[in-house]
Amino acid sequence: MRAAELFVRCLENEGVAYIFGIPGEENLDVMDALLDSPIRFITVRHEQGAAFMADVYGRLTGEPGVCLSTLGPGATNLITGVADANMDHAPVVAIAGQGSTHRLHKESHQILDLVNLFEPISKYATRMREPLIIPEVVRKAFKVAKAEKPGCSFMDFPENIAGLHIEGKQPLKVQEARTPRPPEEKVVQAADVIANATRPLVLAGNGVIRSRATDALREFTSRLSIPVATTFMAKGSVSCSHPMSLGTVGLSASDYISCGFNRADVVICVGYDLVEYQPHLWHRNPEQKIVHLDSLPAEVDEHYILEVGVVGDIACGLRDIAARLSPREGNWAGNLRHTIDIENREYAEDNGYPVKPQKILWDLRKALAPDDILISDVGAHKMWIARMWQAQAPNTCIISNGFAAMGIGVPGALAAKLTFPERRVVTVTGDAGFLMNSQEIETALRLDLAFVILIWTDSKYGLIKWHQDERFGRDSHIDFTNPDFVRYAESFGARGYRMESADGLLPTLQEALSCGTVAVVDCPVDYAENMKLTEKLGALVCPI
Ligand SMILES: Cc1ncc(C[n+]2csc(CCOP(=O)(O)OP(=O)(O)O)c2C)c(N)n1
Repeated sequence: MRAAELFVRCLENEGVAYIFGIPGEENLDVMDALLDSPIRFITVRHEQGAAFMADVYGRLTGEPGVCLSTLGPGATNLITGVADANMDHAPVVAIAGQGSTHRLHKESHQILDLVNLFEPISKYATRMREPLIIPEVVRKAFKVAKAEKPGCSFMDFPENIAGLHIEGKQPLKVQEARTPRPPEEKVVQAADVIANATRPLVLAGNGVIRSRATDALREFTSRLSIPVATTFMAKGSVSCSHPMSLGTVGLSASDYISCGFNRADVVICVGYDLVEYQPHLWHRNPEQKIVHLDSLPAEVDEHYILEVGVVGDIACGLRDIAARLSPREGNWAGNLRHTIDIENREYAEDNGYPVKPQKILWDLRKALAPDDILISDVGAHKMWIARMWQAQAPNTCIISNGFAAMGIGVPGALAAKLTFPERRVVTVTGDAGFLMNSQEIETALRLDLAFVILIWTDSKYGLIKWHQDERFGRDSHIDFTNPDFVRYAESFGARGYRMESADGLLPTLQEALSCGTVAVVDCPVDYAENMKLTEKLGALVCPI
């Protein structure tokens, strides 16, 4: 068979269902071999969209999402989405075509050293130097991408190698490594520290969702009555309606939840990735003890010095520690939870226009079922979502917070709907982030996928304005104008809605969610609330 056919057989062997990408001249053999494969190739409109789709597919399923481009400019277009996946610890395998090995050593049309280019943004980057190594390279790429902490594997495939003939090789058996149970000695030490704590607090990170430890975390927190704050990317790891949930932490400014961290004597970090929320922002008192429970040893950080580190399977660790402790009742942070609950409801009936961020999120929550999926883009809207979105189940609110790349929203929603056709999907995006990858509306319509794109329109780079206002009291170079989003949506063949009042939002969202196609909702947002929030948080009085 051709090397390209062996390559595709190896991808099938890894359980690949979709490849997101754009064909090019240097991957003709792979594209042709895919015609005889059950793998579905999703032809997109920008390689960045393909990489974001693979990224969100990887986060939602735990299985590597696969994206493909040609060499040179196709591959450089993949970079932002690949870097996003790598820093957010989403498993992704990125494949690029490459020029023939006969011309890689010299200046030659579209040739770039892609392995070197992808090395800093992947866990494994390599070249398919000859057909014999295809089964090993593909197996290794998937194994490395999926292993904790997941990330990206990259391979380029020179065109002359893909066209060679190869006999006697087949895909390698897929073997999954299991994270071992944490050592008993560390479990005992952690249980001792928690038993002697008066105000313990859990900081749950995305590792809890990745390692499917959410049931174990809920049992842990319920049995021991320990309040839980989640990072942005761990939203839903404990339902917001759980009595011990304190919501989400991660704004660099002090928030209500910071009072919880300030008062806690022990913080139990579970599946916590430091990239999301730097320790110096919450660990201010050196007397406060840190218990680290994760699949890997802790990253080095001068503000993250451990009392005890429990390394191993997170669910086993939580259950083993809980089993050594007597059940407890009460909630030392009960007042804090109450304050946060009141704040969440404050603007439920607000009819101001443009619509307040809090009201938009309230109505969107009403319009969606607990299992439906919200994909956030990056901007001020992300901060509001992180702070206030009431996630009830894991993997129902996808936020990029490691690399935090604008433009993930539309391709991310497409990938979510493709993966879970029975669930409703909404992306909330800024007007700037929307136009970064709005071309994928065409891809979605071609695939007959239905989801809602809810644009918070302010004709500004809103988050940057927020920071400029905080720092300098004036803004700089953040204004732009928008196309008519309704007519823009309609020009693709999608539905378009423009909000003219706050009370029309809920019915419009309900209609958009049931219209059976892609719907773009242009919702003017009242970002005066951004600085009001800053001022409120600056004057915050701790409710505990
Ligand atoms: C690709 C990329 N470019 C730039 C940034 C820096 N950045 C973060 S948020 C933001 C503004 C986003 O504006 P918009 O999409 O309109 O959302 P808003 O903040 O108004 O809600 C910028 C420029 C980024 N995170 N990613």
